Amino acid sequence: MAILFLFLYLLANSLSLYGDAFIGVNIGTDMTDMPSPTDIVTLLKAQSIQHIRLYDADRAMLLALAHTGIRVTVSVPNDQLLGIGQSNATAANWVARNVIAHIPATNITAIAVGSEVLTSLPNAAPVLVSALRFIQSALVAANLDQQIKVSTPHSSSVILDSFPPSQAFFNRTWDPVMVPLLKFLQSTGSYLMLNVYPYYDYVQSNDAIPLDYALFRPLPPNKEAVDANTLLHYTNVFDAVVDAAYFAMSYLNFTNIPILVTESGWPSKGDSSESDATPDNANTYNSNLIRHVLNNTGTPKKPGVAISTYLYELYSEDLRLGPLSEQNWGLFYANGAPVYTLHLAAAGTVFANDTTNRTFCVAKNDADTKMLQAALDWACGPGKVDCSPLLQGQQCYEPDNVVAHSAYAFNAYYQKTGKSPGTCDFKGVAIVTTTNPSHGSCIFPGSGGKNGTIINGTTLAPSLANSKDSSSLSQFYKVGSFSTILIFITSILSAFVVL
Ligand SMILES: *[C@@H]1O[C@H](CO)[C@@H](O)[C@H](O)[C@H]1NC(C)=O
Ligand SMILES: *[C@@H]1O[C@H](CO)[C@@H](O)[C@H](O)[C@H]1NC(C)=O
Ligand SMILES: *[C@@H]1O[C@H](CO)[C@@H](O)[C@H](O)[C@H]1NC(C)=O
Ligand SMILES: *[C@@H]1O[C@H](CO)[C@@H](O)[C@H](O)[C@H]1NC(C)=O
Ligand SMILES: *[C@@H]1O[C@H](CO)[C@@H](O)[C@H](O)[C@H]1NC(C)=O
Ligand SMILES: *[C@@H]1O[C@H](CO)[C@@H](O)[C@H](O)[C@H]1NC(C)=O
Ligand SMILES: *[C@@H]1O[C@H](CO)[C@@H](O)[C@H](O)[C@H]1NC(C)=O
Ligand SMILES: *[C@@H]1O[C@H](CO)[C@@H](O)[C@H](O)[C@H]1NC(C)=O
Ligand SMILES: CC(=O)N[C@H]1CO[C@H](CO)[C@@H](O)[C@@H]1O
Repeated sequence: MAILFLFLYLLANSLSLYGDAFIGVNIGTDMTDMPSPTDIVTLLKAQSIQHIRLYDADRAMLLALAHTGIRVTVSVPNDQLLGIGQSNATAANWVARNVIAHIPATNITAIAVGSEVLTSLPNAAPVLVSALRFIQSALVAANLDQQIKVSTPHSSSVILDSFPPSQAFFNRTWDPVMVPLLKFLQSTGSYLMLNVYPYYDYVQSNDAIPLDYALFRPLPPNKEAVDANTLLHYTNVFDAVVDAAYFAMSYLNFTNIPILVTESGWPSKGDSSESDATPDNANTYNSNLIRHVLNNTGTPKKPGVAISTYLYELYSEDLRLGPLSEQNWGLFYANGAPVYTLHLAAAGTVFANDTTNRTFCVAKNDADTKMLQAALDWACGPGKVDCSPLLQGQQCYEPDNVVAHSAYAFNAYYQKTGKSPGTCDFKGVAIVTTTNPSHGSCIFPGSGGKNGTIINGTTLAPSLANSKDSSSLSQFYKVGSFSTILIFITSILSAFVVL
């Protein structure tokens, strides 16, 4: 599975939840044309993505991630949960095969046991905590429990009466699971894993939640949501949901368990009934979320406490069932081209090369040399690419090898055809990248170069141009997904009206 380069990132102690927050990315695999593990790792590196979560513990993927420095959360899929929760030996085998076998080459930092088990697989709930305990004891036996945390991601719908956050509590049906689970998380120094989807909160609220409030866009101070019990001001749905989780934990007397957001995002496309699933909204949400997280802003209840967050998701998964939006949460197309350009000027640390929407087409590292040569001949011949810079003595002659030469020719063809879909394929030996492959005096087409075509494509602030006129909104916002609460948003000291 290809040549892997030892590539260690110098990083601050970014996993420490008491240190700096990080942004990670989920990698779902329900795709017709799932890229190979090597291609995925190439994209992760090019975009400086240093934290990922897998929905399983795929061996090929974990091998491709070896020696990359990328931190990996692996998952016990829901369909393996019952077996693991019922047998210490099964759990130990799972850990041996999927974790111990890859450590330390692959930096596995957490195990997510199941996914939204209480809400999507309630019949496995009785064994959930045993599953965590069995996995933990296998880690302890291997002396890995200090570096690998064990937890289980929850849907935020397990939290009821989420607004005002100070009144939130976990659905009491699940207290027999939640209480021992929180005890486990506390005693092992782990975190509560929570999936936070302001998109669904917004959509299900029937316009009660203003779009701006879901998208982290500034609200006029008199429209901010204020929790009457704590007088904390909420400027966005994300913070309100995370604080609701803190309050729900403290309601059960757990006050020192940190929160890790295992999923958050916004779809860029939907069907006719999903009019807010647009590239603009997805871009605004994700860009603002990334900046919010990396700024270590924390939440109103716990300012400055890092809320590391995994974006949902790296690629759009076309095979997922459900409304069209379900297939359009991805940041990248399968070929590595960005779906939209994040507004991340100066954020610096992730998606570093995704700020100008410049994409290039290059040869895959592990491509067959004969196939590359054939594709190169085609591009410079029938493909009508100007390959003169590749001639001896010209600016792109060095390095004189088929990978470098075909990269130049593939890219020239890709740019010439307006980067139209399918023009960066060459029978599977080419791949789109956002890293400018130009070197020395060899300027690749599409990089702007002397022609000065580099667009100043970064935008520091989200556009407010499309904001709804908030003065026209009712002051009463019905928070539909939390179903029973009306929020009364007004200037200071507002009251919350509970139906
Ligand atoms: C693995 O990740 C942890 C947590 O971020 C970090 O402290 C450690 O240095 C990493 N190890 C390697 C080999 O990169
Ligand atoms: C479960 O297995 C671990 C080793 O994986 C062992 O240390 C532990 O004692 C076992 N626990 C029980 C209850 O059998
Ligand atoms: C609490 O959870 C139970 C079990 O999943 C569910 O039937 C019930 O509707 C939930 N309560 C609320 C208010 O959502
Ligand atoms: C939380 O602690 C308080 C005070 O010690 C106690 O009265 C209450 O019963 C506890 N609640 C739970 C759910 O344990
Ligand atoms: C960054 O954090 C500081 C406080 O630490 C806060 O004042 C500022 O508004 C935050 N900026 C953003 C963009 O969230
Ligand atoms: C980025 O570039 C691709 C290919 O040129 C284009 O299809 C896409 O619309 C662009 N996206 C944005 C957000 O500009
Ligand atoms: C600059 O633009 C001209 C005309 O569009 C083109 O012929 C030339 O190749 C470009 N040069 C570079 C370095 O992109
Ligand atoms: C890009 O924008 C920055 C900030 O507005 C400005 O200082 C810089 O001159 C711009 N660069 C170009 C090439 O337009
Ligand atoms: C991580 C990564 O690939 N960063 C690249 C971003 O783009 C600049 C300029 O093209 C490169 O120098 C970086 O290596």
